[in-house]
Amino acid sequence: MQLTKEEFKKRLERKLDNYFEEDVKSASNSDLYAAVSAIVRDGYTPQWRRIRIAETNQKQKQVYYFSIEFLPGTLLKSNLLNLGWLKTVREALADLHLDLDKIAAAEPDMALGNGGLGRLAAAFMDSLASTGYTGNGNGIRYKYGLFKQKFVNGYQKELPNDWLKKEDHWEVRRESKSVLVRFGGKVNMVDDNGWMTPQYEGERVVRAVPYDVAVVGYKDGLTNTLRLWDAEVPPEEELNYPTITDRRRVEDLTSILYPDDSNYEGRLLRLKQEYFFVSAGLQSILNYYTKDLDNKDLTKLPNYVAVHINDTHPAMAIAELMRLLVDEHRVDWDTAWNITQKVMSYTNHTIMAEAMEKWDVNMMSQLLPRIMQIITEIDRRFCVGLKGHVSDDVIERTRIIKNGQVQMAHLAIIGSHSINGVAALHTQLLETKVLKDFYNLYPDRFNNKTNGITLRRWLQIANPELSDLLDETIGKNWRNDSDEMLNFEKYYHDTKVLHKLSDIKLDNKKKLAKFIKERTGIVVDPTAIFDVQVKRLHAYKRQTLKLLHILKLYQDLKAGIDHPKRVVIFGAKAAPSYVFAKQVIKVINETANMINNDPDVNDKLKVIFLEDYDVSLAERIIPAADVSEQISTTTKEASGTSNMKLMANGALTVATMDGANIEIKDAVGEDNIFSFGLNKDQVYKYYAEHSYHPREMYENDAVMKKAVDALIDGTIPNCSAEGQALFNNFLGDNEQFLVLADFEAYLRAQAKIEQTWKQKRLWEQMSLVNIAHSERFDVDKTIERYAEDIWHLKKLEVEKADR
Ligand code: GPW
Repeated sequence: MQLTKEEFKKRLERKLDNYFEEDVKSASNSDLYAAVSAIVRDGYTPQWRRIRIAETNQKQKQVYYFSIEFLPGTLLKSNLLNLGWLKTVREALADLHLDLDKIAAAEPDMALGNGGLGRLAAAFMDSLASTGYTGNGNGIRYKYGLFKQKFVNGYQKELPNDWLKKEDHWEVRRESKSVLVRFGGKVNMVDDNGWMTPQYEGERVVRAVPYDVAVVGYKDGLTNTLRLWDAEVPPEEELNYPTITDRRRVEDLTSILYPDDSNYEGRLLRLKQEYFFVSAGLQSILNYYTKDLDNKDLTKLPNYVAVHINDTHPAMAIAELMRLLVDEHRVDWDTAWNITQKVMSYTNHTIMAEAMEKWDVNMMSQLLPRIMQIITEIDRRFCVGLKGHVSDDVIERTRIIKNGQVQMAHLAIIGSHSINGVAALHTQLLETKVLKDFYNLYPDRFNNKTNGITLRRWLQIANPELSDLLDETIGKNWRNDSDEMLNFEKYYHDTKVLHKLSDIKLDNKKKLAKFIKERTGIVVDPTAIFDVQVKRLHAYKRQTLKLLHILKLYQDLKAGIDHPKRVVIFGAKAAPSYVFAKQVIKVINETANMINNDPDVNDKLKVIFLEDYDVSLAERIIPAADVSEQISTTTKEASGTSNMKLMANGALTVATMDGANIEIKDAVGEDNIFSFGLNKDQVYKYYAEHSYHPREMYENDAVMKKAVDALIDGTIPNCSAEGQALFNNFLGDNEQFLVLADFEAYLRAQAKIEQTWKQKRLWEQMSLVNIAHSERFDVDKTIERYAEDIWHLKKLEVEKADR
């Protein structure tokens, strides 16, 4: 259904009147948000229902994306865009002297994720719907999303993110789809007519209630479902939960998202969360298969169902599906195993040891006795199967249970038919280093799927001006077919287009400058280089290297050495328990304070650390960036995705040859990126030979020494302890992130950036090339590869434009 402005205005009046007894003049932004989102819901609900019916009728294979995090951000504008209503609604509101952006700002971010991994899951949901595949998300409805970050005296403080305080307008509680999940107790296997069946004793039963969120595909796409589970006391079990404490323990299950990114903490509640959403999700899949599809033959399950495990957090799905098949549906072990392997596929998102999940066998036995038995049996059969075929060493290195711990990555690999990394280099490192033994055992299971981003959000929503310029030059069809963005390169010598490009950037920078002024009181010059590093705070991502560069620039300016004006912008949350990351935040904040208030610097250099980086803040910062900082220690960043978003918005990348940065360089050519630093072989050489001795570098490089000494010589006020901690870290023998080893090369890359900045036209040309080639990272392309190579999906046939 095409919505007209007049029709929209009518609906808006009606909703405001019904809901709040208000009219457009008196309504608050939050009322208006509720009313507009209700109109949007009415817009997709009929199709959402029709799609579900079509799915059941056509019995097409569906993928279920299991992820402990989903990070969609706000949904109003993206749902409007995908319905094809964004422009109409924006204009209709403007007619009424209302501003869509202000109304949309009343929506809290759905921040049920930490960073890249959760954002990727949300992007995949949008893309599956947009490309026409039936894909369902399966996750947890956390009551509190990722914490809100505040700075107090330069220190990070965490506040709860009570996003459900205001009612969520997108979710639908589906009580009838509830299932029961069991924890603890004892399990005895008893013979039931020749079938060994578990009998449970003293276990706790929790009810999993799904909340479904519609995932509205772009234009002619589908409307799919993101199913998020909440935990409740089952009505029939009330007597078993007599005290408030008992009840609270159930609610606690889905209360908070663990705020750790790429870091593993073996906490009991986290293990409960993992099993909870995995079990609930698989039960609802089997209910759908056996009841709605009325299919009794479980050996055909892989023809209808693919389950994807997003990193190891949902890896228990392998054991849980075995349990459901063997215990509940009485499928024999070998058949069940065959089904499970065909259904399951797994993505690995890191090679870093500290992020690898390993659960204590005792903890798992107590919480999930039957699951532990099943994992033990999977492990036993794995070892028996290999005995005599490969060396005992290989078996020891690859088995699931070792030293009293369950290695979740091993379970994920052994139980899946596909294992993928998230960028070419990352997959190569999995195959040749981290998972080498497994690669030798199962070479055919390994494949690469480089990450992608929702260009729709990062261009059409976050940067409408740039989107309009693309329309004016290459025509509008890039919005449906991102390949066409490559045509933008034809304007490489078009002075008018290059000027427009720089006008748009300047405009976005002015908007961000205004926002920075409102938030921090600091005035920044929009004509300066906007140098952006936005991502989680992590030692391997090396915000510290940026800090050293800032200190070097500061020392130059103090000494009268000139540089082009620069505004360095950080956005980064640190895990609350990550001491080093928090020290880095403190030192950056104190450095910023010092520089921003130093009259000698004037406004040549500003350092802005914006609080509470989230998807909404990203939408403001990224379109305004000139430089994209992608400076992780080579081999450590599996892919990165902010690199792709910044590139799409015309920022030039300064990058180590890590993760997807390599593929960005391949796409734009080496003249259109500032690459620097150690390559992977040099990094591994240092590790293998233990030959990294940063103190020598520091003693022999006066410039480096001066910058590093600023951390401890009293230059930066109010952070001597934290400065000393950073100093000690950088100079530690065999410091694993090799910060000082890349310092000099990084300075050279930054000098080149300054040189290029002075050549306005060249800068705009490079920017244009980056925008054009960002089509390579369109998430729809990534999803097509998953659908074809891993999930074997076909597109659902539905009436087009039937909304
Ligand atoms: F450790 N990533 C993340 F691998 O955001 F599980 N959180 C995580 O917990 C992990 C990875 C995990 C990120 C990677 O660090 C980043 O390089 C990648 O682009 C992103 O996942 C999406 O694949």
